[in-house]
Amino acid sequence: MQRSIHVGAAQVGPIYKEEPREEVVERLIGLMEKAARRGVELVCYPECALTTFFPRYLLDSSEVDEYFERSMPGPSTQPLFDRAKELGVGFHLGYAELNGDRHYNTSVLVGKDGEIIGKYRKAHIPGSRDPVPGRKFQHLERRYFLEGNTGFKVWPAFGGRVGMAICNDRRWPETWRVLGLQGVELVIVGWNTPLTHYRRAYEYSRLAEFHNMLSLQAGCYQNGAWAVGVAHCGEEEPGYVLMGQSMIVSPWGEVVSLATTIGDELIDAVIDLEAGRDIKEGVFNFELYRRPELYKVISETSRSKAS
Ligand code: CDT
Repeated sequence: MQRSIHVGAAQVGPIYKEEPREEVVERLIGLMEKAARRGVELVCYPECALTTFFPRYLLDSSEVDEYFERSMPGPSTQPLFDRAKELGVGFHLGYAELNGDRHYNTSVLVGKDGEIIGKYRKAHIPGSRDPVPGRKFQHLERRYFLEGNTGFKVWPAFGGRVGMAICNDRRWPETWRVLGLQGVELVIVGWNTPLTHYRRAYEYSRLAEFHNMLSLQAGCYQNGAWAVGVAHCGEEEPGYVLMGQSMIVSPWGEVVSLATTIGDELIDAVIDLEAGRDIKEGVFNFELYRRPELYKVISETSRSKAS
């Protein structure tokens, strides 16, 4: 018996530095309305979907909190929650969260009734705390965000088992396996991936899209799960380009829908949450085949034994 759900990835194009939050939320609502017209039940927005991707700047400490949400929903995001409820669609939203004096890179999963089902705080925070000399655009996530403290959870939602990850998390097999071990059926992951993030960008940037696909396709296949991967992308200022390539991936590791632009774009698919069963009961039958006694080093150490 099928357990189908119609999902959408609402890719968000460039958000310019001065763009008011309210205008961004209007764009998000526009994508949601388009999704609802197509019959989408769960709309997924990317990481930090409400502002320009500010970790490229060395901000004055007085400016930082302007990029963060003190509550969710808050004054500028309430219209998104209200419209979702009217339309009867659920959504996933990534945003910069200010909790007291603690800053996190966060996402929430919201039900069709407009209520928050779950919250996730990004575990793997990339980049640096201090500016790297000579870089035109920085990647200062470690300056602006604390490492997330929620862990990787899976929620019963939308008729299945749904988990969240954020951007850099998708590159780590641990993310997928920890979700996989909880029987995840759908992983939602949003990203902001500058195309200049490699240390030797002149040599490796050509592989950025390949690594994006590789990470999602392997994560899905090895855990028998669907993924909705969604980008905040495009040229946010001259020379600063974030990767697009939003996609929906099946538990067999196949890309079933792929964005073709680096602007606001909706892709969608009807997915059967039962489709991962053959993988979960077959080649990756964890109970039968896993050898956790041989994997202890994974949780006991963070660095390579060789280093
Ligand atoms: N947002 C985010 O995590 N971006 C990273 C860029 C590379 S690290 C400098 C990513 O993994 O896509």
